[in-house]
Amino acid sequence: MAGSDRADRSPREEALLRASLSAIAPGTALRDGLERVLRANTGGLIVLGFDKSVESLCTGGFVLDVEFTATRLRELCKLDGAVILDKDITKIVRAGVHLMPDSAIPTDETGTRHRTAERVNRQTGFPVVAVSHSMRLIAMYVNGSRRVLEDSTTVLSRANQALATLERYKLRLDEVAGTLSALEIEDLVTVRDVAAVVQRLEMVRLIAAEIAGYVLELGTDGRLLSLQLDELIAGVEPERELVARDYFPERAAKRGRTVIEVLADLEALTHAELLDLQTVVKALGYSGSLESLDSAVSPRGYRLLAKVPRLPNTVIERLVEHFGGLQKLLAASIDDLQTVEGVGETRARSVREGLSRLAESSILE
Ligand code: 3AT
Ligand code: 3AT
Ligand code: MN
Repeated sequence: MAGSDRADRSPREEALLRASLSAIAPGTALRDGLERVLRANTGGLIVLGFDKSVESLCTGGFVLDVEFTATRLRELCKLDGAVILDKDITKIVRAGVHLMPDSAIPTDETGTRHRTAERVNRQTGFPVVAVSHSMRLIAMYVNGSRRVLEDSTTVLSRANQALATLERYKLRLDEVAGTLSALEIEDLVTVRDVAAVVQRLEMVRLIAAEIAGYVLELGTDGRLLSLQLDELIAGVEPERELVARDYFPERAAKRGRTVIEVLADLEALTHAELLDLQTVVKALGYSGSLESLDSAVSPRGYRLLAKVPRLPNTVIERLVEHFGGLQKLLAASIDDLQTVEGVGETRARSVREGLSRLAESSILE
């Protein structure tokens, strides 16, 4: 699945896969052309890119250099041989080409068309599409591996299952985040409560990344899915940064670690690793041995201040720096707040009221 095998690909491979999936997604001229080839039942072999390395594998065929259209692709696939496109899929460069990739390149395929597709992809790095005549399917070879294109109904049903999971994860996240707010107001937070929120945030991101993959694969058929995804994960990205900044351990900062590194470490955790709170705590920058899950911690106040309406980031920054923690902020009077640069009486009042409202609304059950 898209979410679980991500770690195996380099960022460059990941980017190429994403670009290729969207180039071939429903709604594109290329996909339209491939569907036509499939229906025409001629089969096809299409190289998605042309340079010296591709040219050196070409023998025979015709040099065309014409604008790419779906119908032209379909007609040219009637010829024996391969069709070569430029990498932006705006032109058909050659057709009826016999490709001769290095026969020493390993391939697991059996038919000549598919063996050629896999080898040409491995040798040139360009994605290669094989439309199978005998199996009636479209396969794309990218980064040396094969991906069979599925119809949108199949992808959508898988995507909708993932979306239902995301909805459940998001509900759970909202629950633990609400509990954290209440504990923060009462100064009763333990490392475990923070880790629970972080764990849920990252789980939401993992499943959201999987759905983002489906959105890409679905092209124009994924518009509604994309809207639903955006709505569900709104605020998740800033929230994880706010939590990390609230609880970033002073000691870790002294060792030269940064919040950005914490976020990157969290992002690298697999689903299985996320299930272990101890692993999450380590990634947060707490040395697992010193702080047990039940030790008390206090937030700096970034996350709750971000909930106060119309408060600019620079002012949040100064408030946290000046007061040093949420408890002091909660105890600060309007006069105290006004001693901070950029905080006039109106702003001080709105901070005071904002925090009081948060305190009232997050009473523990
Ligand atoms: P398919 O989608 O392949 O059924 P097509 O519109 O792509 O049809 P083809 O180029 O495959 O058409 O041609 C199929 C045959 O139709 C070839 C020829 O016997 C006949 N045909 C096409 N155009 C004409 C024409 N103008 N006059 C006589 N026969 C024609
Ligand atoms: P199907 O699943 O049957 O479509 P296949 O891998 O079994 O594919 P075939 O041996 O049946 O492949 O060959 C079908 C066509 O593939 C024949 C030719 O048009 C094209 N083809 C095969 N090898 C090459 C090549 N090296 N260069 C260009 N075209 C090729
Ligand atoms: Mn065959």
